[in-house]
Amino acid sequence: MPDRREFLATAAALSASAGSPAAEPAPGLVVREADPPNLETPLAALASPITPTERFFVRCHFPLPAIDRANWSLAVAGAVARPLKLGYDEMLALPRVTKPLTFECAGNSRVFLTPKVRGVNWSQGAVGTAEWSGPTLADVLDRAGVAANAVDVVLEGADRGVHVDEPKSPGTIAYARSLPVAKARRPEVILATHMNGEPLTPEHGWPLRVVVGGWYGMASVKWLTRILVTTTPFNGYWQTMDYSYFERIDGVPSLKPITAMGPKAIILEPAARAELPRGRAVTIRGAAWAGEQAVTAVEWSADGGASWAPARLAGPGRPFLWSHWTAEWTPAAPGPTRLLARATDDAGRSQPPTRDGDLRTYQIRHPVPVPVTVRN
Ligand SMILES: Nc1nc2c(c(=O)[nH]1)N[C@H]1C(S)=C(S)[C@@H](COP(=O)(O)O)O[C@H]1N2
Ligand SMILES: [Mo]
Repeated sequence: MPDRREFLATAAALSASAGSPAAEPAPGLVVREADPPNLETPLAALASPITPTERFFVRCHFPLPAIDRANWSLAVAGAVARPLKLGYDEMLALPRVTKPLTFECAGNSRVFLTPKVRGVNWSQGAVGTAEWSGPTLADVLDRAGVAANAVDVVLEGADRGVHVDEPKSPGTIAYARSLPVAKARRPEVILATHMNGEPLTPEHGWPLRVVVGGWYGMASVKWLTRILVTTTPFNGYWQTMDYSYFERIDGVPSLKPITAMGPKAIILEPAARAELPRGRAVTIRGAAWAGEQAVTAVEWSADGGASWAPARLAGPGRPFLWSHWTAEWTPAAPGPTRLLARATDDAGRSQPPTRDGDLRTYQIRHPVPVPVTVRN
């Protein structure tokens, strides 16, 4: 049965994201932090297959870097046969691919963790899908000639700063994240110059960003300036001290960097605290994604998880891309209840019913209940 305090806390958190977006400086987005900008997409804007750029969530660790077109370049260095330096026009001249790719911030849904934790307290809107275009990372790596003994591909952005809270950074550092060589070579990893048909905006990483299909957002490095190929594993700040989780080896916790997204469904409609007339059919709408896997099923519950029924997917699930889904519900019993949804993927994975503490404050995938009231 719903616990009253949890019910109220969930309702407040959900309506915060459904609420009116701030007028300035980010019309259409919910300001979680103004400086640096950390802006969330309102749930209503997640109902379309492609998220409009001006409503795509923004996650920044440091102030936006000042970059000008003439001085920007991308260096490809480290364990490569031919180190490269590519200007913006050279990036635009390379063969290009365009793909819709979904990514979610690894901290999305953090506001639902109890007790409260530090970090941007996102509701459910730190997720989006855009059409990304540019050369593949594989193409640029091939031009440079990756050494046979290469291990990781470090992606470094132009934004930098000091992490003053514990664990402190070793002085000023640039945002950086790595991919294992095998993932870096995959066709779903794009060096994007364009988002939804237009050059990237400053907040989304102009002039060049990585988009790592299937992985949580932290891998999709913005304002890319350097690709460094290493022959030893890269253990940078944002994959050890931050954006990491504990995986148990025979019960012993071992820290691992966060990588691919797991299956997750969110409910977009009805909104939290909605009052629904008894006996009249309502459509429950939502989105679901599963990282490198395809969503094969979404189930929903209108009784707080006691019973589940299959929802209808808008189309066949695909890797790297979210699916939208609907379900028809005719509420029969008056009173408060909780709507839940959960996704399953083609690897047979589903969502954990409760929060797993080994995941620290990331990868929040337990179904979040949407409290509604049925009126007589
Ligand atoms: N250079 C740089 N890249 C970055 C970040 C950053 O702070 N600096 N944030 C990362 C995180 S945590 C996420 S979730 C995504 C967000 O991308 P968006 O702002 O385009 O939505 O960018 C990633 N790439
Ligand atoms: Mo993120």
